Amino acid sequence: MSESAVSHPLIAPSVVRSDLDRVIEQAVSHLLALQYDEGYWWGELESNVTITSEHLFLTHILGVADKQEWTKIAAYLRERQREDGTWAIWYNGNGDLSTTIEAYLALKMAGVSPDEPEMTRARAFILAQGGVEKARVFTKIWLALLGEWDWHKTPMMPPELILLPRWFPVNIYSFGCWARGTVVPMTVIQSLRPVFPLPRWAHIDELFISGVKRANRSLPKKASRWAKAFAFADRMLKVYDRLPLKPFRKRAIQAAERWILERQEEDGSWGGIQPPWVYSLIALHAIGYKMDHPVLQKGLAGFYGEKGFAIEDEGTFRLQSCLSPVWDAALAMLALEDAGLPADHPALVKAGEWLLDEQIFTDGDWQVRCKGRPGGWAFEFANDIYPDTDDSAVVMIALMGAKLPARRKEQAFDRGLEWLLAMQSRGGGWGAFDRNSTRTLLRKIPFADFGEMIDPPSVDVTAHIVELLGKLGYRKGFRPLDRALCYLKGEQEEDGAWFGRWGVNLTYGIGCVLPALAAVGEEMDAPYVRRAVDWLIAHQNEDSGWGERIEGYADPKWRGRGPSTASQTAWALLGLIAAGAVEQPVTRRGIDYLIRTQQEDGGWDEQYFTGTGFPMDFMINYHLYRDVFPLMALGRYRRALQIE
Ligand code: R04
Repeated sequence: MSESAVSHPLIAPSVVRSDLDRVIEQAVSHLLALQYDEGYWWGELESNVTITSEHLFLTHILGVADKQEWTKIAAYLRERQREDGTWAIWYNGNGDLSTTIEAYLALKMAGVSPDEPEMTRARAFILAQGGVEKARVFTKIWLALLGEWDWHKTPMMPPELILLPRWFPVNIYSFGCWARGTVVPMTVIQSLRPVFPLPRWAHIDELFISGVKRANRSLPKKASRWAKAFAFADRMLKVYDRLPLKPFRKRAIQAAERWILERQEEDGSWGGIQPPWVYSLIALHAIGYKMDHPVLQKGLAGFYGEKGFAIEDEGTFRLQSCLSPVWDAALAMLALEDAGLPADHPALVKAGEWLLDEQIFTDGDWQVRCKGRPGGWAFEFANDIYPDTDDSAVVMIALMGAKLPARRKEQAFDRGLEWLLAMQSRGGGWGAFDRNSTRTLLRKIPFADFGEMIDPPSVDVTAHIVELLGKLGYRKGFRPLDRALCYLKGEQEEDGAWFGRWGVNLTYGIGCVLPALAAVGEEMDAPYVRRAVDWLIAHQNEDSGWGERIEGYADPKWRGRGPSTASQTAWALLGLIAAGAVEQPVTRRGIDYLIRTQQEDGGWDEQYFTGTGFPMDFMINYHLYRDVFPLMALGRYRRALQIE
């Protein structure tokens, strides 16, 4: 093999075969060293400081504040604050008003003096942006809980919503599962309006531009017809809310309470994500549950410990919004398989066995919109009620490369595939957690300013499932696959790119779609495929990597442009390699970028966020992406060269 640099003159001069082998070997060792004893991989899921600030608020509300923890939270928040006094939603992003308000208040509650220069700078930014009055709805809700905002001046979501039958055009199951899990407890909180006041010295009157008394607390005025209709509905709901007799209120709150209790997961969380979790705890507390109640005990305990959401070190404490062990394990397996690890390698076998045990055979919320038997995988350690199609597809692709007991594997695939096929949406695509979650009207309700409210089909998720189908041997003529391909073609954008919903952004979309098309035997020189390849070629950076700023989601000026990162470079390469562009200079240079930027330890560095929770509103830095995707690209590149 060592002569191959000679026998493949085309890869010289920029990629030398021995360099490629060495870089892959180091990346493999690095990744193997990161595997947990139980078989999974688990990188930090970094998001923004609201998650940790809100944890401090939560412990105040529940009366379980811990002095040392708060000190460490304050240290973390100060570490994350930028020169200009602000906090952002992603690395190197603009200061964000709501995020900065929440961090400022958390610091103040933790005892940081408002006279300190960091606080002064944060305050100047907040006031320049219009102060608390301009914050997002969720920030105002937290402030209302803490006595710093008026409960009546938050958009109303009545608990009676839960009583609407499932056939009704809008009901709680019209929301994406994350919004549903948030909305249900929130309606309880909003109707009980509990306040857990702060000590005088922690009040934030200084964050109102013309004083607390003269604050403009009205909802933001939007011109659209829908916005006006919803503003009217909000006023009506508030009139109803003030009636002394609300015939359905008691029943609604009881139904919500039951709904919440039925959905606590094994690890104490709700939905495996922070927002539904904290609002469920607060709702139960507001109903009258005491801290010694087992549900609250378990709910609080879930944040801590070995598999908890909190990360605590010597001096700091921070919280993750979500945990990614299933996703990370599947991606790490794929990377190792692409690097050439044999199917019976102990690391792959162990990871495969762990993933087999994670398959979910119990009922979930998705059943409201989908008649099918369970059989999917979720993203987290515990989130059995909300398996997702994306994890399910990628897990199965990863399992294909591991030697596992044949019968067990076959059964897992039968049920996994059955579930995926049942979850296909009307238009041929797949949403992540639900089928046909396309009620776009819900994006317009005044409450909905924290991010996406629905879970419509997306290109990246659909592509992963198409790739799985292809690898299982399905080809055109298989009806679900034909519908999916039709969906993907229909989603291609004017300039040849595909939109990445759960990764930033067009590079992720294309990097998912092209390998999927190749897997089902699509003609890779078809014009529409070429257009995507041309897009990748046109968007390679000077340094021969690829990168996209998150701003590109909203601003055409940044579309497909930004500083190179390891994972985005890898996504572009996965697309190019799948399209057969293995020997083209564009690919060679991209591979060279990865070779050049590998770190001492065999991994890559990535400060920029390349993961998406909700485009622009909630962004993620998956700490394992920097290591797994480059290895996948390098491994597939090497294999493609060997085949030629
Ligand atoms: C990468 C694809 C796998 N899968 C997506 C899973 C992403 C896991 O990370 C998150 C998921 C989340 N959901 N909702 C939120 C969230 C955060 C994550 C969420 C965030 C803020 C608010 C409400 C909800 F980190 Br406010 C599903 C397809």
